[in-house]
Amino acid sequence: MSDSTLRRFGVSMDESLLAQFDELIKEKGYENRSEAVRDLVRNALVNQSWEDDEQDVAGSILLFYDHHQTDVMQELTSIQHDMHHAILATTHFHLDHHNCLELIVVKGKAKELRGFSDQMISMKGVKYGKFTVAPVK
Ligand code: NI
Repeated sequence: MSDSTLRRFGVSMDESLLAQFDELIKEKGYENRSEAVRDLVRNALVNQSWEDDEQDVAGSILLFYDHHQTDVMQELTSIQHDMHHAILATTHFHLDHHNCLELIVVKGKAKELRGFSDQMISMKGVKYGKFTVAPVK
């Protein structure tokens, strides 16, 4: 927590939403609602701040896919070679006979990286993908 003054504010929420929120707080291990709300706000601010296309960001792209799916490996490799200037590291895990998990660490302009990750995540054969960023000043 920063050394700035704490300010209180009231939040109205319907009961069922609040019950779900309390359940989440318990699962995640937050000490109280305030700490959970602060974290949610911080996340929202990070997500919002890198919506600026020209912002420099660093982050990771996680991809989960079946390498037997036609052309998926070849297309992923081809896209990554086009983006070699933005890729800091790549790690590939062979999870089982079919499935691969790939972690790509990237750094560059928000707009370019978003396009890059969208291209891979939306690819046929990619079952799950997630792009996580931290703003870099
Ligand atoms: Ni593999």
